[in-house]
Amino acid sequence: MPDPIQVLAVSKLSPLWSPQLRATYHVHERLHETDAAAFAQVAPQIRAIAASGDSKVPAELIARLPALEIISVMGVGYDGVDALAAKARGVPVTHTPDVLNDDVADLALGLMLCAARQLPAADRFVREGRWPQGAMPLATKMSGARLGIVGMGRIGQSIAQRAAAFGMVIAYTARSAKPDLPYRYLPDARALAAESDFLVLITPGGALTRKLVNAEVLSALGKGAGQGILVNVARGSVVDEAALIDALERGVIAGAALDVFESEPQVPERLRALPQVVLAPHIGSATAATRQAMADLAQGNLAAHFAGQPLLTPVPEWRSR
Ligand code: 8YV
Repeated sequence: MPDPIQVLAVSKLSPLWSPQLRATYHVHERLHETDAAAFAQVAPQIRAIAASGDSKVPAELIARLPALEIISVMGVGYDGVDALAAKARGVPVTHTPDVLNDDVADLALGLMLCAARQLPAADRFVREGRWPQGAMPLATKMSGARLGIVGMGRIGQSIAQRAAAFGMVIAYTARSAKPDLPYRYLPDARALAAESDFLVLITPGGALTRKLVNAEVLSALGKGAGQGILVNVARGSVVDEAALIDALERGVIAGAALDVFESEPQVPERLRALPQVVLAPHIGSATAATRQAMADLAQGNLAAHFAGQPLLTPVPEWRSR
């Protein structure tokens, strides 16, 4: 039998991917971080990288792997992977789009409701025995409100479909208008925020969107009256987190619901102290069914590559060669 293909897993592997990956390949999990000498020995034989949505695969790592043939990301986002450096080396990057659209969109709507109707606070109110002393403060109505979506890709469209069932008035911003969609396009996040009660972020991370939501956008969302709810299911890097904390503390906006943060898994103490903020630990795709589908697709891309078949889901940079 030929020696198994050697794979570097750059992050801790999902328990749903690990067994099938290890059954087929010789996997070195995070060896580049845990044992420099051992990594230097195996680096010339590594033919694939297995990554997750939050993994870092910089150009320097790609340069250290002369036999690298493919980078398979279990996640739709791959902003931590230097896809252009990979492309320059002729190394395709694959990701796992579509299979997680429903889950991320479901979570976005759930977070919107949680922030608007203050569900986590309501739960605490009952548990802590405060109900007998009087009612909770009144909350914000979501049905019929104006929703601004930053990023109108596949997940953005899934969010819009769900929001339409709530009678929400939907507008969006994206790199370009999508004339086939029945939603209003606005040229930038600030203009969109100014006309939104809820601003939901679902745009890719990376250099193009870094700190896209800054103090100015938050002030537009607040409309000078402490209005507006920010929901982030994209990447922490899309928001200027310091500006967000400041806007929340000063009552510039009404609230926020966040699934992603600048330095995960660290969430600033000041953010955790704010009662009008709903927090989740990056769980957009975290259901058993979806994570299994993502693992299977990530494995399927490796299998296709090593069988000489077309890749199932290469990233756009690779498709546009
Ligand atoms: C997870 C994600 O972080 O798909 C993405 O881009 O952010 C998430 O689904 C992750 O990649 C799970 O492995």
